[in-house]
Amino acid sequence: MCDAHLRGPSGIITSPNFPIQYDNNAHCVWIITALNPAKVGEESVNIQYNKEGLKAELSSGRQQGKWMLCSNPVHGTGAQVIKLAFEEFDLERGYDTLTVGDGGQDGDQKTVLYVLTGTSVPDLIVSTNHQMWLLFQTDGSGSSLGFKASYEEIEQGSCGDPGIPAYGRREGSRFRHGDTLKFECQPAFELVGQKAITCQKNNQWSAKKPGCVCK
Ligand SMILES: [Ca+2]
Repeated sequence: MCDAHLRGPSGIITSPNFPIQYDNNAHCVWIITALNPAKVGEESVNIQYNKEGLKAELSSGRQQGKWMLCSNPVHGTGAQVIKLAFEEFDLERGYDTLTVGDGGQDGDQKTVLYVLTGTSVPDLIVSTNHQMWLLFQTDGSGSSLGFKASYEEIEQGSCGDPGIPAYGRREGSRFRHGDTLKFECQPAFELVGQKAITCQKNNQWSAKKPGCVCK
């Protein structure tokens, strides 16, 4: 399970050996690609084609029709992005990390979304295009249980369903850009975190889903 190209629409990723301790000096890469990236893919192909078309147009004066036709690609419709939700997370803090990035170029610092370590279960992570990469790196000593996450394709423009806190309830059931969810807890429980979260344009919620703890 170390180094894999994964396809949608959904699946599970775990650290090696999970739920038994992972190895020292691990270096694992996963690249998740939406099952039906064609709609997104066509768009990027078109853009590439545009550049070539433009070059051709500039050099030969031809291809103008194609350039005009392709210069207005449809954005967003039907495009799928990758949502990653963690179920378990336990890495040696500061020494062993899971880096999550956008796109298919693993390790590319420009595309890093989060560098995760420690024991708190991270919030949902949503890519901004049809691919997401994960890089799991551990140092030479000290091991923990690792992580388990599920991934799923969701429609572009959505932050994904963050769930409902245990002993709580949620108002709102739309997860698209600009949508807000409100949370409250059952009597005898106290809300910890934000009462309201909004889906932002980068596909991430403005804050973690709150929790409900016994007063
Ligand atoms: Ca370690």
